[in-house]
Parts: sequence; structure tokens; C-alpha cells
Amino acid sequence: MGIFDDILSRRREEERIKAEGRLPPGQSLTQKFPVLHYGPTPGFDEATWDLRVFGEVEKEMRWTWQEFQALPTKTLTTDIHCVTRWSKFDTVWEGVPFKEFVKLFGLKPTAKYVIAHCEYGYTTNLPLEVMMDDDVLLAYKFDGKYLEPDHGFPLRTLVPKRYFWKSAKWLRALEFSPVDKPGFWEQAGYHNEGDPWKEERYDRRGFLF
Ligand SMILES: Nc1nc2c(c(=O)[nH]1)N[C@H]1C(S)=C(S)[C@@H](COP(=O)(O)O)O[C@H]1N2
Ligand SMILES: [Mo]
Repeated sequence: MGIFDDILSRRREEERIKAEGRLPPGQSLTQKFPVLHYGPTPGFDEATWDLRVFGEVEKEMRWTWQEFQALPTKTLTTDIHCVTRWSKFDTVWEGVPFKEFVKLFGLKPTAKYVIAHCEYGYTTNLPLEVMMDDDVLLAYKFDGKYLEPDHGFPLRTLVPKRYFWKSAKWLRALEFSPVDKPGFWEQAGYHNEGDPWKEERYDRRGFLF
């Protein structure tokens, strides 16, 4: 074996060790940041953009882009896992922690599910309990820079413990619901929970799968 093969095999070995315990079943590591979504990438108009919360909240509220950016943020490093089988380690995100965000308007005890509403009507659903995890963000920076339009600018949810389709790009509203409301991919046959460690990829045999 030549020197380059040596280097290559050492790299692969490092990667294998690095992946141990961190790569959910059926996933492969990528260094890239693939772009995946249904439909076109929406534009952003600061004059009309807002983020709204509604449903089982004490107070319905809305934020302009400027108001939203004034909220305290936190930065975290986490792994992400896409249902199409790529995982990316050590991604760095900044955003408003969901758990802190809900304190601004208060939740009624009847709030059990969170439905993220995005541009063009994309939705995705999760139990409130899952959203209240410390690592769930309303994220607007990746790697220290504002999100690329394709990755959800200006705002997306980040839910690292679920497959990445649960991290909603181009977020415009959060609905707090007493009942579950399966979202876009969930209605198309993706699993309702989407836990990568349990390989909850697809569920019903929807018309797409
Ligand atoms: N609004 C919206 N958010 C979305 C999607 C979408 O189609 N529309 N696709 C989801 C899917 S299937 C994935 S894998 C991730 C991809 O995020 P990325 O393009 O930043 O990698 O976004 C998720 N969020
Ligand atoms: Mo996806």
C-alpha cells in the first residue's frame, strides 16, 4: 500500500470510530449540507414577514423580523439526521430556544401538539413534549451566518432528535393544538414520530411510498 492508501484508510478508520454510537441505524455520514424540500424556495420580504403563534396559547402574538431578532438566542452544536439516510455531525446553529420562547405568551394546559406552519403551506407536527427539549431552536444562523435561502432563511425550527423533515424551513407560525395534525410528509406516508434511533422512517404505505 502506498502512502496515500495509508492516509485514506486511516481517515476511514477515524470516521468509523467517530461514528460509533453517534450514527443512527441505516445512516451514512456526509460532509456536505444537502438541500431537500418540496417546491420552490420562497423569497423574503422584511416588510411583510411575521412569525405568529396561535391556538392553545394564553396570548396570541406576532413578531416582525426585527422584533424576533431582538430575542435572546443560544448557540449549539449538534448532529442532524435526514430520512434519506445522510447524517451530518457537529453542525452549529444559533436561534431562540423553543422552551424559552413559549414563556413569552404562555401555554394553556390543553396545548399538546405543535404544528409548524411554513411558506407555501408546508406543515410538520410534533408533540409539545418533544419540542420542549433543551436542544430545540427557532434557528436563524448556521455556522455563524444567516441561513442560506435554501436552508430556510429567515427562520426554521431545529429539532435534532428527530429526522430532519421535522425541522421546518421558512417558518411563519406555530400552532399549539389539543389534537395531533399530521403534516405534509406525515400525510404522505412518513412516520408520525420520526425518531432516527428507532428508524421511524415511513409508516403507512402512502401513495408516495
Ligand atoms: N418548509 C419546508 N421545510 C422543510 C421541507 C420542506 O419541503 N418545506 N423539507 C424537509 C426535509 S424533507 C428535510 S430533509 C429538511 C432539509 O433541510 P436542508 O435543506 O436544510 O438540508 O428540511 C425539511 N424542512
Ligand atoms: Mo427529508
